[in-house]
Amino acid sequence: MSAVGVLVMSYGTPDSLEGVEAYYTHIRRGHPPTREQLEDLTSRYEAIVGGVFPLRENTNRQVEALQRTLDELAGEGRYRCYQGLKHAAPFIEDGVAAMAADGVKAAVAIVLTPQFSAMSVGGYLKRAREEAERHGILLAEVESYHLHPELISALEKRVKGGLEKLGADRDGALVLFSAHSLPARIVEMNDPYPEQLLETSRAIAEAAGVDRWQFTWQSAGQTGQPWLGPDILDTLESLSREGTKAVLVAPVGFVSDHLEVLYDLDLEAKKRAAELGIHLERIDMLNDDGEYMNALADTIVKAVD
Ligand code: FEC
Repeated sequence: MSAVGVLVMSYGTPDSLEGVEAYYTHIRRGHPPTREQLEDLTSRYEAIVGGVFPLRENTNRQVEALQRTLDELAGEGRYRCYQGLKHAAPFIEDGVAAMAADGVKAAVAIVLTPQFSAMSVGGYLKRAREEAERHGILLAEVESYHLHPELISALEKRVKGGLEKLGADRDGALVLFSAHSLPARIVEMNDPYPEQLLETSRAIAEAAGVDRWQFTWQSAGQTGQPWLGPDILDTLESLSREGTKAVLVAPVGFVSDHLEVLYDLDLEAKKRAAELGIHLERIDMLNDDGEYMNALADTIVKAVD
């Protein structure tokens, strides 16, 4: 019997600074960025850890760790993981084609982000589904796992560890959960994304015994249309006006160290916080954390059953 394929999908990142233009063009659905937009994005990549692309290595490590976890859970050979990226090679379609070439007949698709939105996870799953149909692969789809107990437990530990980083400032500190903004029209579409993010945040706060917390958006695009707000930079200003002196950011819509965390939070938000007299720290990202891998593996096995 052939293995059950596991299509592990993630956002993708360029593999070099020369690759940023093609990557950005893909994100913009084939429309190349202007020179100004390209320079802006390139400079953000250059600003984080010297122009390397941590998301690529982190996704590789996550997929390897998930394979090991599935082997331990279900026995070697039962599941075989394939990587499929949204905006870089190996693309989602490449991952499905690799499964087909290996003779995989049944597979599960899962995305390395816990909450569902038709505009994010929905897009990954649609591409996976269409390619699987082309190859005659039966595909089970995981839409979300945002309340999985092991995910919440892993994040609870990170919030507790993050509060320690605030040292003497932790008394009276506020935990600021965050996620990537999306165009505000998703609200009219009754999209579950905002509610699922609040559910994840609430569950972590309860588990960690945190009373003072809020949710905010980050990393909104510049498209001329309204995006979900408030943005973290505005939230920091409101908090400063209310007298908050210490903030722990917990980006619960992301699972890896990458540009939106290392630039938007660690450089941009931290700078704004410092200007406002706020001590800002961030929780460690999950990356290939054991409990996160267990949450993924358990979700995958249940999707197959
Ligand atoms: O480290 C890296 O190289 C990649 C970091 C990265 C992650 C990520 C995750 C999400 N995005 C989501 C939504 C959008 C929408 C647009 C959009 C645009 C960008 C651009 C870059 C970028 N995103 Fe991203 N996102 C990452 C990086 N994202 C770079 C382009 C320049 C910019 O706007 O800064 C707007 C697209 C459009 O114009 O139509 C919408 C969502 C997530 C979280 C879920 C997931 O991981 O898939 C939602 C990581």
